[in-house]
This record gives sequence, structure tokens and C-alpha cells, in this order.
Amino acid sequence: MTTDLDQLRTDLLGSIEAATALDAIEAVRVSTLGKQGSVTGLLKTLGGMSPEERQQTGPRIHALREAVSEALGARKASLEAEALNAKLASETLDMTLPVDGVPAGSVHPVSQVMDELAEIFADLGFAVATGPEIEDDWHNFSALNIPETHPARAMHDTFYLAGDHATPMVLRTHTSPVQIRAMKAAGGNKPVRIIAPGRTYRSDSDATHTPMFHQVEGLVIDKGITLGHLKWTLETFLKAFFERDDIVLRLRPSYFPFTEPSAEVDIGFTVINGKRVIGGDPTKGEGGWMEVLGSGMVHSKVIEAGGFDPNEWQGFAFGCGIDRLAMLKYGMDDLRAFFDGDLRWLKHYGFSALDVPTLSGGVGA
Ligand code: 2NM
Repeated sequence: MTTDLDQLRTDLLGSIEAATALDAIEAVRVSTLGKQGSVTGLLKTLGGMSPEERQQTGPRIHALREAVSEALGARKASLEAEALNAKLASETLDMTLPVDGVPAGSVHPVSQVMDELAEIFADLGFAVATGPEIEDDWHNFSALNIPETHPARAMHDTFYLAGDHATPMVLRTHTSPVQIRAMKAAGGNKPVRIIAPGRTYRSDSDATHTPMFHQVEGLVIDKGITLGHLKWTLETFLKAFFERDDIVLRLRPSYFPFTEPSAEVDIGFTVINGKRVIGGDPTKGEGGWMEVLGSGMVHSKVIEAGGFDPNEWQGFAFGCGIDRLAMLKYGMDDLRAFFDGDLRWLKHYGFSALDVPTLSGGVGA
């Protein structure tokens, strides 16, 4: 028995050591430790032994089972490590290969321009304010000095929503209600410097008008604010936005119910190779002026509606279409394509989300 066990141990450990594949290891395991295995068979013989024999042989059989089990585990681990090393050696990764083109989305020009606006005005100390697109009549009209009978209400081609008669609800026709909310939030005792970009709605549809469009409006409320501050701010903004220092502005007297005085702002353009280019001397050649903004000193009634004392606080405001700004800067000619969701258009005019900001510089560096 002694020599039998020693011989079996030598044979089994030898065949485990000789196994060169994982399935060979598994075959040895089944033939030794499996239900019908040789070592399992030996363990079963313990029951039929005399106590003396069992005391002598039992520990040796158990030791054999331990040794076989350990050898199987060790050989298995070393075969697995060998296989992994072989795999790693054969599969080198060429880091210089170009990556497969991953289809990426693009940033819509409207989003791009909104980001540019936020960046430029942040440099000038303006925060970005937002508000609801479904507004009540007071914030969209009354607080902005547009009373019930005012023709501007008809002018705005408002979308009215079903609501109770006392507080008619509308899709905001401009982002001005956001300015009113920002003034109210300031509590009438500290300055306000915000821009309000966002969606606006008017019942209007042709090549230059869509029922939903984007506006940005700016508002400054402080003490001692003058038209000079307004003009400097708009000039600084437009130079940064169009990335040219030779931008000239012209303020023309106009009318808005929420500002007094009011001015329309024209920007000078020149014509190069038959194409209009923003900037340069508009009095030369085929150059001229195009309207880009509305603006003015905030009407005393609006200052009051916003919760400020108009005898102490003044302000200026301005507004323009973001879609139009994008068209002027990036050269699209049909506004409707902005909202068609045509992937070819988006690919052509869209921006990479990973691009560093496209503006050549900030403000006043
Ligand atoms: C414009 C033109 C002129 C404007 C006025 C206000 C407010 F709330 F302060 F009264 N917000 N935006 C404004 C003034 C907007 O857009 C053509």
C-alpha cells in the first residue's frame, strides 16, 4: 500500500506537470478527484478498513488528495498565465493608427452664437438670465408699457393660449419679460446687468420669419446710466462678436413702447467681390448700413414696473435676433433651414462640441 500510494502520487503529479492544455488538466481532475476518480475511490476504501489501518493510511490518502488538488490548481494558473502572455505578445496595439470615424453630432449655430454671446457679455459683467416661454399677459406686455389697447399687441402677432380670462397666457413674443423678472428679483435696490437669450414666438412665417425664433436682450439698471454707456456696450459687443475692430455703428431714432428715447442700431458693411462683409467704411463703394439691433433707455414706467424708483435708477436695454446674428456671421441665407433638422445642413454649418471657442479674443484684452 505504501509503495502503491507513493507510485500513484508520482504518476499523478507527473501527468499534471505534463499537461499542456487546460482541457488536459480538466481530464486529470475528473479522473482523480471526480466522482469516479482514482483518488476519490481510495477515499471510499477508508470505510472498509480496520481502525488501525485507517489511522495509518487515512492521512496519507487525504494528503494525496490535497497534493493532487494543489498541483491541479497551480498548473491551471500557470497555463492560464502562459496563454495570457502569448495573447499579449501576439496582439500589439498600434497607437499610431487613425481611429475609426465615430459619428459625432454638431453644435447648432444658434447654440454656438448663444455661447459666444454669453462669453462676450460675461467679460462685460453681464449674467445670463432665463425665464418661462409661456408668460402671463402682465410680464409680456403690461409691465413693458404695452397696455391692453396698444397697437404693439397686434404688431407682435401673439400666440394666445387657452387660460382663464383674468390672466391670459401667451407664448412670449420677446425675451423682455425675463428682464422684468430679473428687475423684480433684484428688489429695487441693487444694479442689474443681464442678457436674456432664448426662444420667442410670433405668428409669422416666410423666408425671413419663423413662428419660433431666438432673441437676445440685454439690460443694465444702475444709477447714472446714459446713452453713452449703451453705445459703448453695443460697439464693444459687436466688435467682439464679428471679430473685427473696424466696426462702425449708427444709432437712428425709433420707437419702442418700453424705451424712451429709442434707437435702432445699424452696422456698417462693405462689399468685397460682390459679397456683403460686416465692417469697414460703409460710405465707400457699394457699402452701406444694415439694421442689427433695437435699443433705448428703459422707460420710467418699465423701471417702476420692475420695482425700481425711476428718480434714482436709470437703465438701457437692447434686443436682437440670434438667428439673424448667426446668419450674418456664418453666411446662411435661409432662416427656415435653421429649424428643418436636415443633417446635411447641420453638418455643414454646425460646430464641433470639442472646439475651443471660435472667438478670436475676449473683450478689452
Ligand atoms: C428691444 C429693443 C429695445 C428691451 C427693453 C427691455 C426692458 F425689459 F428692459 F424693458 N428689455 N428689452 C428692448 C429695448 C428690446 O428689442 C428690439
